[in-house]
Amino acid sequence: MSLDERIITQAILEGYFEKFKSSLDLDVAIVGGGPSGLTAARLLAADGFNVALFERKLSLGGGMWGGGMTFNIIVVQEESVHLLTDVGIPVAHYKDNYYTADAVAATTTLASAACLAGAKVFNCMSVEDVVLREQDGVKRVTGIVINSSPVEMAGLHVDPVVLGSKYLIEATGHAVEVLQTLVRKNDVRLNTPSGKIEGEQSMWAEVAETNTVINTREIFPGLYVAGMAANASYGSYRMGPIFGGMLLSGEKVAADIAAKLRG
Ligand code: 48H
Ligand code: FE2
Repeated sequence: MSLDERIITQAILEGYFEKFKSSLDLDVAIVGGGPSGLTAARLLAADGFNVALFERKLSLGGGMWGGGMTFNIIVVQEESVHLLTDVGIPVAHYKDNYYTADAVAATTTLASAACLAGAKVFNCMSVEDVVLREQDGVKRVTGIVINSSPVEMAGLHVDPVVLGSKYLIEATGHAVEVLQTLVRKNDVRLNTPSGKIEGEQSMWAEVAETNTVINTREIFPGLYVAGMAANASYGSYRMGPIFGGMLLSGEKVAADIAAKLRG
């Protein structure tokens, strides 16, 4: 069978722009493809919402590929095991409340499950800002400002484009990048004790894991924090290579936003 390279180009262009165009008015935009963002993407897409996830890197998975210190096994607690087994990831009981999974199997399967559930994934795409609107004196995030990662990495002066979203999930991990930008550029107060980003504290896994779920909240109108970004925003601890809190945070943010969207 003959192959026409122009048709290959055409197939890519039409497929990509169909995906892009259907993301102009999102229910939920998720920034960051780590375990919390991927879990939220899967659950919201499975609920039928128009969801897109933006990941700066080529590969999804964030900090989960390498387990602990590149020893690529992850540990999770019992309460979160269903978020792995529901998508077919094999989980082994280690002892007591400790379970393990292969980090690569877990990462690739969470990513695959999010895509197959209908979440639109834009990898190699960086979120560099948010869209703000003010109504009755209240400012709200109503969209995201995105740019191609290679543009960002090369430092090219190329302007971004904008997509609308009813809700934004900040799941960028330790750096809390999107929220940092919001606070740096605007005179806004967050739903935190100081009104600012509180900053992450040192290692205390037990408290950190509980707090990750508690801190998964709407921190600014239209903007939820999830995963490590939730802990960094609310000033909690880090937990090292235990990932149950990240998965449960993704589950919580999906449930909270789904409830809001359903009214
Ligand atoms: C697009 C962006 C942008 C941007 C960043 O760090 P992650 O894995 O996020 P979480 O919160 O789901 O998981 C945290 C976990 O991996 C971890 O680090 C733990 C448990 N640490 C404990 C400890 O003690 O250290 O993924 C965030 C993703 C990454 O893939 C980034 O590339 C991406 O977000 N990202 N994508 N636009 N502006 N900023
Ligand atoms: Fe980390």
